[in-house]
Amino acid sequence: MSDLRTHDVPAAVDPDGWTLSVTGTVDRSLRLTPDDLASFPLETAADDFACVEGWVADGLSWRGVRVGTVLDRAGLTEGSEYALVRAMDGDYACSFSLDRLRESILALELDGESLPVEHGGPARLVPIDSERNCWEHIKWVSAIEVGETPFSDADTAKDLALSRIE
Ligand SMILES: Nc1nc2c(c(=O)[nH]1)N[C@H]1C(S)=C(S)[C@@H](COP(=O)(O)O)O[C@H]1N2
Ligand SMILES: [Mo]
Repeated sequence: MSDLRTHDVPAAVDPDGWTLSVTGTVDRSLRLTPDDLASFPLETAADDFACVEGWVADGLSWRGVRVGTVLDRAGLTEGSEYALVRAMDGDYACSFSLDRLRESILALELDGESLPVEHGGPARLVPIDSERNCWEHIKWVSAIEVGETPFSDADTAKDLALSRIE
């Protein structure tokens, strides 16, 4: 198994009955089950993971769905430029430009196994571009809200992650 850190799973995380909703400035809102997501084309991304707290997990292999494929299923309306990715643990959320988010993987597997709940299962956002930050690896992704302007007010992930550094 990987050397990702194991943190407590927040009480609000309930993977049973999990769905992913895609809403906002899209042609059709989606509500996807795990089986729906697994029916998209899957791809594998190998990556090292580095947390700003100062630890690294080398050589992880993520497998999942390219977020752009999911967004295309919903149909982006003209002017859509940003999205807020929400998680099951309360206010944890991160705003992305759609250019970055489209290239990210919504990982369903880690190192050949179903993604364990302690590492964000059923689905974890895995940005793979050179600007990626640890707090953008959203565990327990439950919703993607698309819009025309950045979701600055709801973007809590960076502050929450930095507040954990001692
Ligand atoms: N939903 C959610 N995702 C999250 C976090 C969080 O608190 N909530 N913490 C982030 C940070 S700062 C890190 S370093 C990684 C840790 O991943 P791990 O628990 O699998 O080691 O999860 C990221 N994703
Ligand atoms: Mo982190």
